[in-house]
This record gives sequence, structure tokens and C-alpha cells, in this order.
Amino acid sequence: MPTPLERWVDECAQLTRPKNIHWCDGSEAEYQKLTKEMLASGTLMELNQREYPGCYLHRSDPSDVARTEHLTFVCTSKKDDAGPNNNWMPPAEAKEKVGALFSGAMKDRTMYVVPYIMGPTTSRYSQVGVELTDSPYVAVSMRTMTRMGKVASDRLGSSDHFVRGLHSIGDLNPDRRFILHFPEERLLWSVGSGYGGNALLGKKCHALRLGSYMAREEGWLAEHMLILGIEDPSGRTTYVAAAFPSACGKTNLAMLVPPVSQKGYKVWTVGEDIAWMHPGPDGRLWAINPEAGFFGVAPGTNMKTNPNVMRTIRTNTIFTNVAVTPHGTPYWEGMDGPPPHEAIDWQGKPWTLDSTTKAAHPNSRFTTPARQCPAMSPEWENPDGVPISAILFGGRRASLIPLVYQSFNWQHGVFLGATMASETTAAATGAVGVVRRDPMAMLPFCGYNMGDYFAHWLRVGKGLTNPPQIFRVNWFRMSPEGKYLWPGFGENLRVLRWVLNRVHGEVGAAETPIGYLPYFSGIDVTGLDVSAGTLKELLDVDKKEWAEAVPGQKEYFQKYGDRMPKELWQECEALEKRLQS
Ligand code: OXD
Ligand code: MN
Repeated sequence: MPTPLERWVDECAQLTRPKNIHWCDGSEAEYQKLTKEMLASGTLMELNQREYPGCYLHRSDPSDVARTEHLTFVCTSKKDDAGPNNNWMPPAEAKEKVGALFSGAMKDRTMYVVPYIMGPTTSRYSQVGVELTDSPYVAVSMRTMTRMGKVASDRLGSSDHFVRGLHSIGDLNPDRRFILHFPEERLLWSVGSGYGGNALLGKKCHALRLGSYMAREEGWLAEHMLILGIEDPSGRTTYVAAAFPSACGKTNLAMLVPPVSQKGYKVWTVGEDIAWMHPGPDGRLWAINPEAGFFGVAPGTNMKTNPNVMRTIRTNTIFTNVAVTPHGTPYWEGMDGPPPHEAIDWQGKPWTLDSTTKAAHPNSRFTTPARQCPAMSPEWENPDGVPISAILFGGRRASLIPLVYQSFNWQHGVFLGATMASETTAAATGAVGVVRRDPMAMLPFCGYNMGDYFAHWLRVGKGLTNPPQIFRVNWFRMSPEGKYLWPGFGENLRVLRWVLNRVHGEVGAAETPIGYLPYFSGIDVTGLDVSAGTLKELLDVDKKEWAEAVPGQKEYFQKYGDRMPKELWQECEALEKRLQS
């Protein structure tokens, strides 16, 4: 009797007609073999193996360099269940339309059967998925990003309980590119892209879009959040989860290195992009990182902004769309040291210092194993996860939002997350630098109606006897002259210290209309080039500006009609009232 997996592989092979089928075991030998084949075909290029052993370069099609949100669909039976936050197609229509693109798509290609686990191998919170792909680049990247191969097929056995993901790079034409989610069937279909979040289906498609849908059904949270532990000088470690929109410094924050001034503190990385959080028997929220690797943004990464990741990516890393120096080493804008005089740019064209174009694509990436990161927490693969004491919501905002503030309670905290907005970045196609609403940094990743998502957050909070405290942060506030007011990076630890002090009830705070703000003495700025005046600007709450912002928030909530929980409307009104008094 064929297993459910064998039956489904057979069905997909009937549709896509691959020349061969390769069942991935996830072994080192298999990785080496696939790498060798990709070097021969030009899919990968060798980087300087003395300086970057086991590291390769991949160049994607120039039309395929970021997640494509406008081609991403949630196909629920009812349109309202996908919500105004998602593109929607009826499932039958989606299958017909995109089925035609899959038909014969793997002719002359190998289909790789990629079983994977999201989450630590033995955790009860982990999930098995299987991606069928015609891209060996995807297969090897999945080995880095997940627990891939035999370990996953062993866990699956003959069970029918797994997320099914069918992926073909198709012909890479954006007119024939679709990333489809069928949450009611735990099914993913992606065609026409070989890039990151579009193609490595375990990450955004499974762990976030389907994950969030399943989390609502089952009473937990799948979030676009890093997880870190902060060990203080007394040896106490406190765990924090933090949501930031794409390319807002999440990876850097997750691996923060305390500056010398912050002696005795240590930051431990548990995850840098996604958190699965379950209510525990003790009334706390427990988080696991479903991933096993980092798919991080390269530009701007250097020994100052993130020394830990710079060390991580020196071996066994695939770089995508970075530039290469004549020495065969990777290069991107913002790397350490002077830029090279000449290089080969991300499209394989000659580049010189005088060029007006970027050498690396602004969304160029590294795919690297988490276990190589020197800051990984000893708890990062704990099957029970880590207990979360604080949740941060952050965005990139030049004005309005203070450096940090705390919600009055869980419901108000959900309101802070729901009203998040941020300036857009290069992580998705579209204009960069435009302020867009991005509730909880989940706008591109929530696999169902966001009104229902807010209601789910409220419900989860009600079930926690010891919920995390909720904060908003903004490292990006600017002076009227356009200068960043806060130094950011490692110095963000000073803000995290206030968060810890609040969580442990060790410091007071000023009650303002928007939430609890630090007293000036609450943020340690010793030794920083941050004057008392600057700190005042960073923590300023301009009641008039805030009052002007509320109608925009209400207008956004209106989009969700009767799916919008009344509690969040009450929060709007309560905020308005506090601003008037
Ligand atoms: C990512 C993203 O790749 O958020 O993590 O775009
Ligand atoms: Mn992300």
C-alpha cells in the first residue's frame, strides 16, 4: 500500500511530468552531489574556498529578486476568510488556472522530494512538511533552513499529517508567477519564482501563512518575530520576542553584541525571523523557532552591525545576488572596509567604484545554518521552547513613535501591534520608503482575515495567567534635519534593559495617553552621544500629532468591517479620550 506521501508525489508527478524523482535524505553526501551538479550547470558559482569554505554564489533571474506580494494568494472557500489583507482566488479557479502552469512544468527536470520539519526535531510543537520542487537550489537551501531529509521522513512515517508544497520555477516569467495557499487543505502551490520566501516553502508560506491559520484553529500564535534571551549580570535570562517588518534589523537585534559599556550582559539568539508561541501549562507563552537557518539581508551587514552573523556566514553559506570581488569573495554595500575598486555585480556585469548602480542587489541574501552562529542560545532547540516575558512591536518610523513605550495591558498591547506602520523596504517588490500599515509585521504573512487575527490575539491573551508584557519600539526616529536620534544596533540593549526592568517590576514609568513611557533616568545613556535634549525628543509624545494619527488608524480598522473586534475600537476611543484630557 503506498503511503499518503507516495500517493501525493505520484499525483504531482502525473501533473508535472518530471524526468526523474529524487527523494532527499538530507545527507552531507547528497548536499555535495547537488552542489557539484549546480556548479557544473552554472546555478552556483564557487567563492574563494580558502576564505569562504563551502560558500557559493547564486544569481537569480533579474525579474525574480524579492517576494512578490501582489502574486501571493490565499485561496479559502470564502473570500471573507482570506480578508482584505490577502489577495484571494476561489480554490477551484486557482487550481484550474495554476494547474495549467504546472502541467508538464518539470519535463526534462528532476523533481526533488524534500521532507522537512519546522521546529526542533522532537518538539511536540514542530510540524512536518514536504516540498516537491524542480530547483536543486531550493532543495539545498531547504537543508540549511529546516531539518530536512531522513529525520523528517522518519517523523512522518506513513502519516497523512503533513503540509504539502508543490513548487516549480516554471519559466520565471512574472506573468506566470503565483504563490498560492490553500489553508483548508494545508496545501501550497508556488510557480514561476526561485526566490526566497516565494520558493523556500517552509518559511513564509508554511511557518507563517499556513502556520497562522493553523494557530488560530489550535489556540497558539505563529508570528513574524525574532526570539532572544538577555542574560543580565546576575545570570538571569529573560526571553523576548519581537516583530519588525522585513529588513528593519531583526537579524541584527536577534544577535546583538553588548557594547563594552554594557558589561555583564549577554544576548542569546533563539530565532531571527519566525516564532511559534504556545500557551504553556504554567500560563506563560512558550516560543520555538521553527527554522534551522537564516535567510538574511546582506547589504548593511558588517562587523559593527552584526559581528555574529558575519562569523556565521564564513562557511557553508549560499549567497544570492551579492557582488563578487576579483579575489572571489562576496561583496555588498555597507560591508566592512573600503569598497573594492572593481567587482562583478549581482547580475554578473563588471562594476567599478564609479558605477552609479549598486554592486549587490538591495535585497541580496545569505542562506546560512543557525548552528554556526556564535550567539545561538543553548536553549534554541529545546523542544519545550523558551518562556516569553516581553513582546516588542517595532517599525521604521521617522516621527511620532517614541523610542520605547509599554502597553497598559494585553488588550492595549494588541492595539499597539494592530496599529503598527512602517516605511517599506526592498524585501518585497514595490516602492521603498513609503509608510504602510503593517499590523504586527504580519500584513504580508497572515494567512487569514486580519480582523479574525486580532480577535485571536485577544483570545490567546485571555487564556494566559502570566502573559508577556507588550512594548512598542522605534530605533528610527529622526530629527527635523533628517538625522537618526538613536545610535541603534548594540546600543539598543539599553532600551531592552528598560524592558527587562519593567518586566521584573524594577523601575517606574510615566503614564501618558499612549502608554507607559520611561522616565529620562530610565534609559541609561552614559557614554553615548545622546544629549538630554535628544533623549527628550526620542521620548516625546506630541498629543496634537497623535490626535491627528488616530483617524488614519480608525480608517484602517474599518477595512475589516464586522470582523474587527470591538475591543480594538474601544481602544481607539479610549486613546482619543486620553489625548483630549
Ligand atoms: C524575510 C522577509 O525574508 O521578511 O524574512 O522578507
Ligand atoms: Mn521576515
